[in-house]
Amino acid sequence: MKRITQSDALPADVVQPRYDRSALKPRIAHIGFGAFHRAHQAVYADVLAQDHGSDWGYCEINLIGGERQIADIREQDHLFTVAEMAPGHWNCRVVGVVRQALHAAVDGMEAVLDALCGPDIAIVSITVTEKGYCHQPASGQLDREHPLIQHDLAHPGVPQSTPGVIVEALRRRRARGLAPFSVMSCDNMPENGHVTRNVVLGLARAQDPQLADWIEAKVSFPSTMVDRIVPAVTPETLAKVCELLGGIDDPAAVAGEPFRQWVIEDNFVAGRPAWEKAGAELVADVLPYEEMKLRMLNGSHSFLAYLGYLGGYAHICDCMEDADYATAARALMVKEQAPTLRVSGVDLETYADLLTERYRNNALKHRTWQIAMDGSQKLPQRLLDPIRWHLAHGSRFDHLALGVAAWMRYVGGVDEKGQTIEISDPLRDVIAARVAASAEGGERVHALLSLEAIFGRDLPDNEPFVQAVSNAYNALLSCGAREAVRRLNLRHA
Ligand code: NAI
Ligand code: CS2
Repeated sequence: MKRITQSDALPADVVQPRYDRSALKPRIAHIGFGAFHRAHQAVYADVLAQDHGSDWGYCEINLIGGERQIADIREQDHLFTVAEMAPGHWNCRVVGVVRQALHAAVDGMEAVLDALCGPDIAIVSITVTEKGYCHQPASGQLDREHPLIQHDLAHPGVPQSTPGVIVEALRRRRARGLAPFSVMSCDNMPENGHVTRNVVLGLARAQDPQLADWIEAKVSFPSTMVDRIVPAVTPETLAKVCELLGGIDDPAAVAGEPFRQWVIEDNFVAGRPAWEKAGAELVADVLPYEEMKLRMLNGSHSFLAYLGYLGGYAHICDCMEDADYATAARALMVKEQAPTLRVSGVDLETYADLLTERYRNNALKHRTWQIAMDGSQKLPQRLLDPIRWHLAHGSRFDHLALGVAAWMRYVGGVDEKGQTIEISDPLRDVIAARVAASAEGGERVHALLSLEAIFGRDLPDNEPFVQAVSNAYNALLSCGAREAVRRLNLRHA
């Protein structure tokens, strides 16, 4: 089948680059050419090039995984399609801002480091999932025992981890007298700029304290709040995009919801695109927005993902068709997450309504299994930090506790019908060992709570917390997820 190229005559309703693509410079190197980046940051850059004469182009880099995606866009003039899935109506945009694409395993690490040392590179942005930062989720600090970090400490010139690649690129830029770049995380972590700074500086300091001092003085790590629901691409998505492109194939296409939001800390050492012209908000302090999004959106997503999966719902939109799940998710947002937030000038009830509407979009087949992935990296910011707030304020957190208990039940590895659950998590082996060594019930809860990387040192010793999670876990064991959600609603009616 014919592949998408610059010269294709596409249907008139497909938005295509009208700008001179050859005038774009690779001024941003992006690590993590996954589904989300394509449907979010790349679209903002495309809007800027299309409507505002911007010359900010991208060099895309994958370090671990995603070989296929890099090969795919190389075969199609670095073009790819982003489809917006509104219920009953899809539209497509062909994004033209990518100038170069590299994969460390295919092109070699030298090629990646060369690209990061390009004179035009002003920003290195990142979407490598939470686990790509090699940090301890509970503390936000570099995990020195992480195998990739151990490798990079031994072989700094040929790094493998994302922090290692950034440190080595900065070392080379400094040695060559090149200006530093800003490092911008676009992953779903609280204070993602601080986490990135912690891991980069932590590694640099262990390698070369003078380099660490230089990075500390010269490099900025702006935090960002990013939002657009972009489910993993399926064959059905690609078939639909092919139809909308008039029979032209684009294996690098992605499809997401129409909504997009980006709040960026305005702190760049070598310039930045005028993202505000494409709808981004540039602010001095992103944390209140990040917390709002991570707790209300991602927190309720994880709640629905674990309870939904256990209850037999494959997608978020399926959960939302169950009135009990929809009620419980909204109560989690409004009664247990909203009070913990510091954001001002946002009506959180309206925000919760908007989230509910977005979750109901049944064109989005967002799998509960996908969101349930990597729970060890997600639980602290989504459910545990707000629980700490409630513990400090003496308020109730039954919904949050049920979410944590549902994660425990999920990582137990067997669903309510006795089927094996395929757990995908960087701590999977450690978790599986705790599960195998504990009897089902209270012993299992205690075994999992002792995972310090997730629960820290405080929570396992906190009696009200342990009690609430144990009660919720027992409810899941005795009556199943759907009934536990229904009873939760009855208790809070
Ligand atoms: P994806 O699976 O399509 O892409 C993941 C990317 O991360 C790939 O480019 C892969 O090469 C890279 N990666 C994975 N593990 C890595 C590691 N250990 N080291 C270096 N690179 C690694 O996932 P998607 O949808 O692009 O999401 C990525 C992240 O973006 C999420 O984890 C989240 O933090 C953020 N995000 C995603 C949203 C979504 O709805 N998909 C929305 C908002 C944020
Ligand atoms: C989801 C997020 O996979 C997950 O954990 O909660 O990727 C979510 O879709 C985005 O953060 C929405 O912006």
